[in-house]
Amino acid sequence: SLIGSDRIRAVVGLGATGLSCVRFLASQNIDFYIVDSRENPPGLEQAKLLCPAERIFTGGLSVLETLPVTELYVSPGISLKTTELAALAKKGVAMRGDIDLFCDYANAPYIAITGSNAKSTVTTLVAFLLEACGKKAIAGGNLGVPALDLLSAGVDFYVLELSSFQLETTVALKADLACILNVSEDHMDRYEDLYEYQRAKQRVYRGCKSAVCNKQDILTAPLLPEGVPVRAFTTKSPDLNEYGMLADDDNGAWLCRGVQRLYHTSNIALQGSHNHANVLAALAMIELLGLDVQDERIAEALRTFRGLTHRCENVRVHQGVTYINDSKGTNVGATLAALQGLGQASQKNILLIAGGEGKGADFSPLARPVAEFVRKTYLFGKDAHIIANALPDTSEYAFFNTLDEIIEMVQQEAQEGDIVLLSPACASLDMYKNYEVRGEHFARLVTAL
Ligand code: UMA
Ligand code: ADP
Repeated sequence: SLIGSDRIRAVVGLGATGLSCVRFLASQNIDFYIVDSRENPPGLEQAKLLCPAERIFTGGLSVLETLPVTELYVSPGISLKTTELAALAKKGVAMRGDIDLFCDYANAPYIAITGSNAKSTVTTLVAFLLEACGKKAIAGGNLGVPALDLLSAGVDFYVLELSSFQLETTVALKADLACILNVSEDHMDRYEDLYEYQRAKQRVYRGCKSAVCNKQDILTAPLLPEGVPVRAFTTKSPDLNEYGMLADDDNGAWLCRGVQRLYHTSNIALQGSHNHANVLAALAMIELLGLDVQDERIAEALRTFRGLTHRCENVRVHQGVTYINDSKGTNVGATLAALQGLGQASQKNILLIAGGEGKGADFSPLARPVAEFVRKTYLFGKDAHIIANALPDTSEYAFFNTLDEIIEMVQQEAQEGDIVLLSPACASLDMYKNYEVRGEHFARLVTAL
């Protein structure tokens, strides 16, 4: 029973994460309460099979105050600033999360990857490269399968994508390898400012055994004890022991480790300089995990890994116009990367489709790349006008009600050699269930042309 034991736990939130905690605690024969602010949370029916009904409370968090809890496993969707949780934290109740629990029970080395953008791409790529080298590597976390559901026998490496929300409730991660890929504004509806958000991300390095960071982004730099190996990556020319790029005299560029040339961009399926940065980050990680970055199996894997759908995905070339779905571009940093990664100097051949739920972001960083690479911006969704206000006076833009209207107009206005890029810089939730549905809508319209 719960009373009488010195640690009394409650799982707060019954979404994918809460349910994974419930399954895990039940499998360890550990008792717990469940609390969710929603009347009918998604995981309720399944949870009832694993927890006595009298320990499940829905429809509000205030009940927590009356329970004898000492330790909460808080879902990432709930802010620790929520009144009821903040009050308990003040009284000394421990705020933990699923990742904290994962760390306690992990039976193999784990790699923790965070950042504002490129987490899913790099997490998937690292697991793909490890698998190519014959290792059993499984990826999850914020990406797809909750971390606790990954735990199984015979695994060589866990590769975890972690969000700032998950890191907030992780006390000491102690990852074998930790990485912040980049930090740019996102989720400003939950953070006071960029630095509070960065502090959450920096927790990924706590107690890590090795680290990878982005030399071009000071906010990713770790503060670690001497002797912890750190590798940096950059899209510029690298110093000794760094991963970076050297322009090729003829065409493209070389991905390098110091002065050593590793891979030519023409032999890498991922396209765009932002994706080359992602490959460099992955290679740095492969080195720190003790594998050979020049293994022929890595070379082959880089030739075949095309990236994930909805991330600068080439949907179709129609009448000489390339249509790209970057629906996962849900913040300003991602759209910036797409424009800089795909844009070509002296050519304003991008027709940009943007807009949606802006999450309180500052869109002004888009002004420069839009002026440089974009011929016209097609805006839709809730915060279209806020984006328009941030665009340069000289740039051409127009408002639309739906993506259907946009594609109809774009088709008339695009010329051979143009790139039509859906990279909204916004969440999709004002008009769609999620970014996938938005991206599929785009792909469907484009395929029908
Ligand atoms: N909620 C309540 N009351 C509660 C609990 C939750 O209203 O008591 C609401 C939250 O406000 C939120 C929604 O329910 O709007 C979902 O929250 P949750 O914590 O139950 O979410 P999960 O289903 O557990 O999904 C979470 C991640 N979601 C979030 O961080 C919001 C998923 O990442 C992740 O895949 C999953 O855990 C497994 O690890 C999604 C995401 O959008 C894809 N992540 C953000 C991002 O990538 O930008 C951080
Ligand atoms: P996350 O899991 O962090 O959201 P994804 O791999 O799903 O990352 O990509 C999210 C968005 O970021 C996509 O729009 C993608 O095109 C963009 N992106 C990919 N690589 C980078 C990068 N190195 N810097 C900035 N944005 C990037």
